[in-house]
Amino acid sequence: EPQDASGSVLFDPSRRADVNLVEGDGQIRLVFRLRLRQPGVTPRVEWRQAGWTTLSMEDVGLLGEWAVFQAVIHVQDPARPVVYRFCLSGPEGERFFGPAGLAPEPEAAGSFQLHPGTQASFPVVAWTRGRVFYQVFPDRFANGDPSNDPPGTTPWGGAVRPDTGSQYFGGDLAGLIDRLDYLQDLGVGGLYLNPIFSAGSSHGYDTVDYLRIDPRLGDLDTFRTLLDEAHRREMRVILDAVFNHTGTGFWAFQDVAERGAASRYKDWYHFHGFPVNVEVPNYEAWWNVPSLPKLRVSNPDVRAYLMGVARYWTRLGIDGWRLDVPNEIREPGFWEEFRLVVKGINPEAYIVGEIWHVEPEWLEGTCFDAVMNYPLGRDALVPFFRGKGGFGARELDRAVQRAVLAYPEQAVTMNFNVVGSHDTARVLTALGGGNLGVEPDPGAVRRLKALMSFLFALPGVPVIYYGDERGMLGEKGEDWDAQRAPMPWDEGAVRAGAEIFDHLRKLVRLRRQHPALVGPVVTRLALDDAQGLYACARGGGGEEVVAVTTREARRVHVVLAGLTGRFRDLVRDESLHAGGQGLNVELDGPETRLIVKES
Ligand code: ARE
Ligand code: CA
Repeated sequence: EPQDASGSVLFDPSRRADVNLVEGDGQIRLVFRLRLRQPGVTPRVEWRQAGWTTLSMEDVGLLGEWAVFQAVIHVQDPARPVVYRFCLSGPEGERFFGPAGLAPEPEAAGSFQLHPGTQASFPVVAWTRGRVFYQVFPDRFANGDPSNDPPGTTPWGGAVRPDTGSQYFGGDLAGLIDRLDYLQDLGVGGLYLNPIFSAGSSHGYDTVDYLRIDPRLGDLDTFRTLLDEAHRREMRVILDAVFNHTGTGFWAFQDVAERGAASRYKDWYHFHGFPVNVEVPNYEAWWNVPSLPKLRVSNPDVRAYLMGVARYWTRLGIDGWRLDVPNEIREPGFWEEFRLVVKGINPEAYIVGEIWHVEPEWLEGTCFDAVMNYPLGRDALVPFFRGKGGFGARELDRAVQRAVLAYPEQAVTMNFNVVGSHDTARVLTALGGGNLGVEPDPGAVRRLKALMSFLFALPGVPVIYYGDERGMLGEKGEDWDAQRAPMPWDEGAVRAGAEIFDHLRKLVRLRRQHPALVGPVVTRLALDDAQGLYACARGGGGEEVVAVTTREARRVHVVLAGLTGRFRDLVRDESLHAGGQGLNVELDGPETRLIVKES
């Protein structure tokens, strides 16, 4: 990344997280972020479209070891370039930062130029605002049609074997349709479905036919009904796009398996030789799993085929895509093209990439709208609330700031905030709740409620993995299959289930009603490692909400200085008044309080 030779300034004009053009409310804002690693330095931005203007930059937090400073300018005339540079004043006096680096004179530093018209437009998909997603693993959610159950289907509630692929529980789209009222009651506004196209296994990641619903799940009519019924309930539906690899049952692979080198599809994969051998694979496969042969996406025919798949389902009326292992498709321009194809049909489609680490290059407005935000949910909130491994309030604070500052604000608001998924430990098990078959530990239930309240107070789209709302636990073991048990539908299967459900239902509604919970800015108010306590302010839509959380299993309290007036706790539904010292907040930990300013 471009930085000053002294290693104290970091700014990359080609990175959207550093220079972000935000359109909305009839105006265009340019958000500059400069990263500094030198205490006592105050930066300003100097810019001009007409005459030079100087603007101070605000310290907005830490990104790793870098302090991030931000300034926002309003662009009057998008047709004219914006010329800018930074001015740093510190112990060494005034220095200027531009394309030539740091210099004592502005002329020597030079100026950056941005043509507002040339940066890709990156609008927030409006319907994601205030929504909560729900992830469904179709074979394990609900069985609405026993007639399509594959032979050997395990009875609902039976044990999950450690090779998910070959084990079926009979869940299907009809079952999901039956349960839409249940999901509506919970309040979710979006469904993410694990693969539903015809495949060779119950998880569906080994696609056999991209243009057909897997018969064990239903057919095109069932899927159309699902879409209609979901849309009627104000729920959007996104599907899993598995484009890196197919199953060995896919027709192109089958053709090569039959004809070998004579097949016209021999260049659809990466074969090392012929005939095809699936026992000892002589082709590239996802993580060397023989059942997942890797497609050769650099082949224009393959590429065109996959774009056709995207087109087909997007035209059919789905609301977006979750992309499987998109980082493993490295062909330049592939995801850019995918975005154009999908958004060309439905500009409001929501595109979520399965990226596990903080990698802002995917969220520049040219590829995805969001990523599966494991770094925030699973890698920060879970260890914080679990209270182990030296992950304290300070680490939580760092992770929250990173989630906000690593990405442009559009992506921050749309990010897909998972605390667990079909690929990770169940959140309640990770919090010490125990393994499937027992009543979850009550302390872990409290930690889960506190965690969820806090998640729902952060920017991004909160995601509930099916069953988490009923206190579902994972099977023993950290492997992927352990988190895919069939949904326990009978009331009372988990006694704490009702309490968790009610809590989440309340949170889902709060997020819809309070725009302050949705905006991209998080301002830290308090951090106390000894009390495992963290507080931040959230604001937007003319509203201010304070989130205060502790993971400690005891009473703790904090005085939030500078707050005056009357407040209301949205979770407990009680009033609070600020005194002369500020707002005194008591917590019955582990707990998260969400407090809105009333006057
Ligand atoms: C099956 C068995 C497993 C067995 C595996 C290998 O179920 O028990 O270990 O085979 O033999 C799908 C199914 C899996 C199935 C797999 C292969 O869901 O059940 O496993 O196909 O048949 C990495 C990838 C990430 C990937 C995860 C799982 O980067 O993209 O691993 N996630 C997607 C899907 C999966 C899916 C596939 C990919 C394949 O969501 O469900 O698997 O299409 C770190 C790393 C991550 C890594 C993560 C987890 O944090 O940074 O890169 O993710 O750990 O390992
Ligand atoms: Ca069925």
